[in-house]
Amino acid sequence: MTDCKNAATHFVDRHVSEGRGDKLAFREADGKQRDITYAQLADQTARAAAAFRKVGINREERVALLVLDQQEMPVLFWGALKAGVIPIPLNTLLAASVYDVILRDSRAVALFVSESLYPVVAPALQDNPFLREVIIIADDAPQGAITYDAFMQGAEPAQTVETSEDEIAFWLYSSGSTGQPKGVKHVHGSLCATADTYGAHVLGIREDDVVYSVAKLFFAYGLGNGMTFPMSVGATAILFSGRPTPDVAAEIMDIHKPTIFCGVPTLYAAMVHYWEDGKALPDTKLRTCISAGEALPEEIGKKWFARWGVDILDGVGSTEMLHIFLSNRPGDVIYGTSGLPVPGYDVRLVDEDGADVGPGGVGELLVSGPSAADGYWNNRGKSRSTFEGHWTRTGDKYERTETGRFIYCGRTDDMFKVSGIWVSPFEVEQALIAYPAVLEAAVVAWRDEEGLEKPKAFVVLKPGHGESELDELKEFVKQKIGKWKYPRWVEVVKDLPKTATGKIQRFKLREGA
Ligand code: 3SK
Repeated sequence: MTDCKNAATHFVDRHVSEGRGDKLAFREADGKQRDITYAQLADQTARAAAAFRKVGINREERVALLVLDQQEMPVLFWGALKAGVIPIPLNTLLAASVYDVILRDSRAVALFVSESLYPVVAPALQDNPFLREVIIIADDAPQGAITYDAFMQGAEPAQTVETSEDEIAFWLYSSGSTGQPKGVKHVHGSLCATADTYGAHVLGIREDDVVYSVAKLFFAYGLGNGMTFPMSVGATAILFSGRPTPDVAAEIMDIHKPTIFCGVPTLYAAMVHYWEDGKALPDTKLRTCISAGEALPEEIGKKWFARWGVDILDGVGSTEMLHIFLSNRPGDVIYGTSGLPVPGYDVRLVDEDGADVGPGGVGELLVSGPSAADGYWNNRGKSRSTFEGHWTRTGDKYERTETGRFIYCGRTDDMFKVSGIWVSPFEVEQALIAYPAVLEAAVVAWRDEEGLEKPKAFVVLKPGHGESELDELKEFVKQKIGKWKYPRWVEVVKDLPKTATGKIQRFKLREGA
C-alpha cells in the first residue's frame, strides 16, 4: 500500500520529484479558464500552508471551504493538509440556516468562500462565535472579510507537517435521517486507499487520462473522481463551476476531450433524452463512464451504451466509506445491478438480527475496507451504531443474486437520494409546514418517468387555502432548504395516515408509487 503519511506528499509533491512538474493538473472549463500544473500546485499549496499559519490558523483547527469547482479548491484543500489544518469542503447548494448549523457544529475557525456564494452564507456569519477569518475568492472583500490574494500575500512556501496515516485529514458533512448534518472524519490514509482500490482496479486510471466529473469536489464522489484519482497518477482533471446540463456537459466533452466521465443517473437520463432525436454526439475520446449517488436505471445504462458505445460502470459508495466499494467493472457490466465488491473491500448482507442473508434474500449491506471514516464528530451514539468494528452499516437494502451481483432494494429508513444527494423527508416536511397555508405534511420518494426518485409531498391545507398556492409552496421550500430537495409533486389530502401514537405511516403513502 502507498505511503500516505501526509497525503499531500503523495498526491501533490511526488509528481514534481518524479519529473511530472510540467504536467497539467487542473484545467478550468469556465470562468477565467485557468490552468495549473503539478509544479505550480506544489508551490501554491506550500504557500497556502504558510498562509494558514500567517493568519493564525493552527494545526488540527478546522476551516470550511464553501468553494466552487475552481483552482482555489485543490490549493486550499492540499495546502490545509500540508499545514495539518483540517479542511471541510461544504455543499455549495445549501441554505444559510444549514450553513449556520454546520459552521457552529464544526467550530470552523475560518471560512473560504467563492464570490457568488458569499450572499447565501452571509446571514450565517453574523453571530458565529468561532469564525476568526472569512476569506473571499474575489477581487474585493466585503466588510469583515479579506480577499484570497490578501490571504496568500507574502506567504513563502512552508514545509509539509509530518502526520500519521491515521490522523484526521479532512471532514465531509453528510445529512442524517433527521436531516441533522453529521461531520464525517476521514484520515490521510483513506485518500490513498480509495485511489489504490477503486481508482486503480476499477477505473484503471493512468497518467494520460483526462477526467471530467459532474459531481462537484465537495461531494465524496466528486472529491475522488475530480481530484484524488487523477492526482494519484499525475493525470489531468477538468473543473467546471456551473450547473452541468446535457448541452454544457457535451460542450465540455467536445472541447476538453475527457477520457473518463463521472456522472450521476439524473444527468445520464437527461443526456440520453437530449440525444434521442438523432442529434450529433460530441466528438469525444471517452474510454470509461462511471455513475454513483443512486442506482442507475437499467434502461438508461443500456440506452447510453447503444448511443455512445461506452459502458457506464454503476457503483455504490458512501461519504462514510469515502468512495465506491461495490461496482460494475470494465468488460463486465450488468445494467440494473451495482456489480461486485471492489478489490480491497468485503461486503455482507444481514437481517434485522444481524444474521447473514444468503443469495436471493434481502438484507442491509455492511461493508469493510481501508477507507472507512474514523467516526462522526461529536456523535458517539451514531458512530457506534454505524461503525461496528471493521464493518460499516450502509443503511441500504440489497439482494445478492446467485452469481454474486448486488441489486439495490431501497433504504432501511425513509431517506432517499435525489441527484446523488441525501434527502430527509423530515427536513422537507419541516420546510413545508413552515409555509403559512400548510397544516400537516408528509414526504416520500416517488419515481419520475426515468425511474429516478424525487420528493413527493402530501399536504393537509389550512381552511381557506387551495391548490392555487402549490407552485408558490414549492418555491418556498426550494428557497428554504435547497434546490434539489423541493417536492416535484404536491398532493392535497384531507388527512395523513398515522399510527395510534401519531407517527406518519409513510409506507401507506408510498404504496401508490
Ligand atoms: O452515493 C454514492 O454512491 C457515493 C459514491 C462515492 C462516494 C460517495 C458517495 C456518497
